[in-house]
Amino acid sequence: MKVKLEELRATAITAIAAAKNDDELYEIERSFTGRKGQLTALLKGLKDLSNEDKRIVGPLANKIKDDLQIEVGKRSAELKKEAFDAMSGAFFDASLPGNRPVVGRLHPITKFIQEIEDTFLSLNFDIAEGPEVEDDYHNFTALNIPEDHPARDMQDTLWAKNIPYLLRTHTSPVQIRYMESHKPPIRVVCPGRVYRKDDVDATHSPMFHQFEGLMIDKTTNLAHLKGILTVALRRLIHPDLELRFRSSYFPFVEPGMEVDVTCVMCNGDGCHVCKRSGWIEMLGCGMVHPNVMKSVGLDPQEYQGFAFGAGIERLLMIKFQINDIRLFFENDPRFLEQFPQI
Ligand code: 2U9
Repeated sequence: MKVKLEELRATAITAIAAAKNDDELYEIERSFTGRKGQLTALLKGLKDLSNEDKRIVGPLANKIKDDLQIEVGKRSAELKKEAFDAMSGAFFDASLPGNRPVVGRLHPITKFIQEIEDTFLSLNFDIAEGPEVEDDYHNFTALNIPEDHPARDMQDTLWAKNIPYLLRTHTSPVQIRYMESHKPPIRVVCPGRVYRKDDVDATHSPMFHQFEGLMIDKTTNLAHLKGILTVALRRLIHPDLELRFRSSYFPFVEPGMEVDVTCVMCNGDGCHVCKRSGWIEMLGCGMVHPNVMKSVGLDPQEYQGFAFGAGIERLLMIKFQINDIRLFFENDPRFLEQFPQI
């Protein structure tokens, strides 16, 4: 048995040294040390040996198995070196292009926020950010939504337990803080995350993104609002958009309006996307309420201005005909890869 094992070791070592590539090498390894290999077959005879012989042959068989694995490792390293040496020979073309690495891309929401910022910077607006955890004053009271105001019910709020803080329901508190620290003329846009106590479905998410804008000076008026929104939406959504202003109500503006745009699908002719009306509701806006001016120490007799707000996911869903808001948060590459980059 001992002799047979030593013979097997010698045959295996010769075969390993002769292997011409990794496939061949691992096939040889399997044929000797694998479950159906020659070494295993030989060891089946172990049971017929005396206990004394078993004590010698058993460890020897294990040693041979280990040695053969070491030989395989050595031969594999040799083969790699041979392949490398062959490549650095005459036929190695250093000018061939390498494998293109897979690069990441910006999330469509991040990308759109950058486009919003570029657009409004070019219109001489500032960009501001603020805390997502807010107090009642900046999220509601300063925006003409006092404690007992029914408008508080319009925005289902996520409140912190035991402390007087909440997750902001809109980015408007950022503009309040901006007005507290800047004098008019004010031109600012505030993009960011907002939170509502909503159940998730195809059009609702408890966290989504908004951008809001604010412009205040002595004579800022609805014509300025219309001009700025027309330029911005044509650049952000589609160059041929027409805008339509409809009267509406938000406590922080008076008058309040909603803006519809001509349907991006049918260009106003009427289709299933716009429910055959030719128009799609895109954002809310209005002239800043005198009470909001007063809460940041501005005299509404001296200053006036406009504000607007829009949901970013909603805008992107309209722009790219996306039918489910959840797609933005699942991060499936098959969805993300469809957006144009940089
Ligand atoms: C200040 C004063 C006024 C911001 C405004 C809207 C109208 C509006 C909604 C659009 C869809 C929120 O995401 S949404 O649910 N917003 O309709 N937002 S006016 O008015 C302000 C903001 C700040 C100091």
